[in-house]
Amino acid sequence: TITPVRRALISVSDKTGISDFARRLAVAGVELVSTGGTARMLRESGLEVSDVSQITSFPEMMDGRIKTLHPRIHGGLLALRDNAAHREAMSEHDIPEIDLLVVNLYPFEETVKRGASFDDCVENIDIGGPAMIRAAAKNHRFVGVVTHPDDYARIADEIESDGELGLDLKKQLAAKAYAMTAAYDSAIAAWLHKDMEAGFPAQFSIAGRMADELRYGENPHQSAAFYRTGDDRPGVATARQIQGKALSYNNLNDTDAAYELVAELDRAKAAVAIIKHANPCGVGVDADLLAAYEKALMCDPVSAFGGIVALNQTLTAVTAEKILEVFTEVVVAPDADEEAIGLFKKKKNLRLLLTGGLPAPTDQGDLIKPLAGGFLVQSRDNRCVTRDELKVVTKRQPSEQELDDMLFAFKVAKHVKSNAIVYAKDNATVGIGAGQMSRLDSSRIAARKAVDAAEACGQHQPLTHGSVVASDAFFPFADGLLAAAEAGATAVIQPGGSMRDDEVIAAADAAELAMVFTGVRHFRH
Ligand code: 93A
Repeated sequence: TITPVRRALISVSDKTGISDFARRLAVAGVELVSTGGTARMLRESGLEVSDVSQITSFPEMMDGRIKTLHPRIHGGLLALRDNAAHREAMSEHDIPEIDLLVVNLYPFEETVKRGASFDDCVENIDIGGPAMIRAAAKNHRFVGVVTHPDDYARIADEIESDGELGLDLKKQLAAKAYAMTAAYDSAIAAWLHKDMEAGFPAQFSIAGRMADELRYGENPHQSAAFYRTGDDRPGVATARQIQGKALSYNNLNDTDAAYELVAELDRAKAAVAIIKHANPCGVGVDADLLAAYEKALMCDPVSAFGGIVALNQTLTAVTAEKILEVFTEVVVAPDADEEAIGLFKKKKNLRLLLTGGLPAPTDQGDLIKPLAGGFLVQSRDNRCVTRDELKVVTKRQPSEQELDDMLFAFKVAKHVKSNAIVYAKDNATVGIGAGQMSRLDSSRIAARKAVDAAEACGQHQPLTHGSVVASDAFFPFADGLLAAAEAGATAVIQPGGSMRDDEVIAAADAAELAMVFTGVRHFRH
């Protein structure tokens, strides 16, 4: 919809650039209406302006708290120009059309920043401005809403060129306006919370949702809260807690990592992941749930102590019994049968979360990571490599079993902090190297863990013997790959794409390894 801009309401606290902008509008034939301070300034610059109070037939009152809050103003912003009843209401009540709204708000945040008194800050909460902005933005089909001085020039250009604003531009302006009023209200909410010394960082309040306050953050001297976005993906945010102590910050973080991992594994079978410090210390897949748990546990039984266990199937009594043998912080599953729930009652601190389902690994979503003075946003890593994407690069072709294990290991590696190296055999991890600054160190740690695990279960051969190995990113040199061969791996899955791929492939051929490239990298930092 294109509507000619005939009348503009201008009400600004930050008066930067407003006289020049208003002059350009006036020259283009736009009638100007303003609130007290703005009108005064425009008149001083020699422009003809009418007062809002002339339209409302009310004076500005209550120290300016009531200036534009009137049906003659809001009617002019909200009326649908192509609706006969709306037009009739306008003429009956003497409501003039407002086609362009130029507003910026009382400087609330600046007032807080300069250390003003509580009452001063309250007085700087703008009510009429956001009300008009939101009204104009709702009616963006007919009304342009300008909330940032940076937009003055291009809006004036548009109006000078053809006397009107296009629908796309008005939509863009409306989106910008709502983002601004949302941020403005968030700042007020955060300030009030802080004033009451609420222990958690309220400034992150998402879409107006309040947070669950947590006892503390990663450490006892840090405050923390859990905010839900309203996204209904099955997981920690939507789970029912059946029993156990309140979830801590670290529990929530680890449980999320655990559940996202099992959700990615073969759904035709049972999958179990045991997580510590957001990294898996064992993952197993099997036709049977108990066997899957035992596989996961065997990888690193020492680290599993105090871990988080995630299952992709209904928790059964036999598995519950086995889990109870190891001190576990949280168990998360889509569901649990009555008997299993009954057994867990023996350990009343153990937290049991039931989600009702598994999230789709391919779901889209945003991940936020805070850093000093801002935050980074990226879409979730929802890339799931499939078998037909694998490219064999060695002389030796991998066997079916190797292919199966490689895909499994690569999925697990996606959920391990970089640099990630994962050894797997028979759909179970047998050695995981996480979070090292060099890939070679991760390889060595993973191999070492496999030796430890073998010793723990009385075997002489490390569990990496005859395994496959996955790397979350390419091997930059042959050394990491050779370390894997030495540990007894027979096949390698990695993204490929290193400058030295040829060297790495030659080393794999020399060691008679089979190697596949995925073409996909899964950094997790
Ligand atoms: O106190 S208010 O919330 N009540 C109102 O009705 C109202 N209308 C506009 N503040 C109101 N405004 C704000 O006044 C605008 O958002 C703008 O920031 C400011 C401009 O006032 P003046 O033109 O008097 O400098």
